Amino acid sequence: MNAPRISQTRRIVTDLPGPKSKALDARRTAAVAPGVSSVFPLYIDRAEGAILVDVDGNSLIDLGSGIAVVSVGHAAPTVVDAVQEQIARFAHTCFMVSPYEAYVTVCEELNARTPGDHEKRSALFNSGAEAVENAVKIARHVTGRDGVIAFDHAYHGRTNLTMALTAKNMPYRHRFGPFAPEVYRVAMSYPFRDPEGMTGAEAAARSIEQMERQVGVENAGCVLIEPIQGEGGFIDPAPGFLPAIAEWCTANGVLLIADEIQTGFCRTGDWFACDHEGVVPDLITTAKALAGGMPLAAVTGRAELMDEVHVGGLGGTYGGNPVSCVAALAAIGTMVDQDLAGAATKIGATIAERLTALRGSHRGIGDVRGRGAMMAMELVRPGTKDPDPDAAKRIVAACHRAGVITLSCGSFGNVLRLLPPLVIEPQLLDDGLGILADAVTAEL
Ligand code: PLZ
Repeated sequence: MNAPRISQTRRIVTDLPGPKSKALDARRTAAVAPGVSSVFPLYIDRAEGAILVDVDGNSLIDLGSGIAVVSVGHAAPTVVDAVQEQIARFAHTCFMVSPYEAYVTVCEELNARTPGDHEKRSALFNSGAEAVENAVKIARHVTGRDGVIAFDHAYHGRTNLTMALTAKNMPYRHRFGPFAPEVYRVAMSYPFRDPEGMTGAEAAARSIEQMERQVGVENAGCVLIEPIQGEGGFIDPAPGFLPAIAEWCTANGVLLIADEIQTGFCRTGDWFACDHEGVVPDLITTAKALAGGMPLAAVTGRAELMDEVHVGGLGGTYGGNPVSCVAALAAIGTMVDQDLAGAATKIGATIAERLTALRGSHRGIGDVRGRGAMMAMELVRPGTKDPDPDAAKRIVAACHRAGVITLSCGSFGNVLRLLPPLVIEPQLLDDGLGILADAVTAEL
């Protein structure tokens, strides 16, 4: 049975965190490894749409979507129904033992919706990091070349290979090495911090020079890139950067892997961020919003590449779990029916207007950027570009105390990012942005 509908309004009835959350947090301290942290200790009881209800009965506005996952909203009715029906039918067989239709249908959907109209195949996994690992396995297998090229400020996960691919030491890599070899790192186009006026083509030429010098074309198996970087700071490369990198890859037999784990499935106003400039990657990794909150990830690639991998070479016990697969089909259906790509564009315009106005009155906001419902502001010491991570922390904390979930990110920890569910109602978004504006005014 679906839970009763939760009113889409912010309502704070205790100090935050409230007494029940505090009691749970005390239990947590004794039971949970501290290496796994939480942004703010509000323990959640229920959620719907863009509202989280904590154990003390506070209704919070979610402008983070569990890090870009619940784009269709919390407890989306289509997803709830599909999951309930499937779990009662069967929860698991292992696709590698006894297959089922939903896995095949998810792959058909991925093949049809990801960039490019060439023939494709997909394989399903559990997490984003696992999808990235598998994309690299496939690229190395097909090309016979070991070198993997990633970018500065990149985030690709927390497993050994993906830690090697992730650019930031703290907290992701510190004393967790040694890391997988044959990973190289080149410059990203970062318009706010690149030399004034540097074009996308110039930034690409800089990266390409580094690839050719550090790795050499004949050793480079793949170039792995987030079309808009997520954890690294919502870094949207200058126009022309991605197409130039893609062109170099094609000309040199290097596979282009787009990591669309955070940007994919309508978040940026297109189905995929690559669509914005018509870039067609050879392989694409997806996860997060794909399954509306259930764990599911995928690698989708050109059929002739995917067909090279020997039978049995890819898989895992839970990859493409049937409950996750039906959730994905429901989430994708909702994205189509409710035009969530269009919704993302509208949400982005609203956020951009508010953040740009704030920047006009606060010199500590150095940059406002992003695309669709993936928007951010980069905080600096006024009059400089020196990162101000403390300001980001203070603003995020002030938002949380007022019942609005926002997140920080960035190589320098100084970026405040907004990733609301794409079904958020306009007045709720407006209320959340009002709280953010108050927090900025109070803290900057
Ligand atoms: N690639 C582009 O954004 C996950 C990480 C949160 P998993 N980003 C959120 C954290 O601190 O662990 C992400 C991503 C991009 C890969 C991943 C990894 O996806 O599902 O977390 O493994």
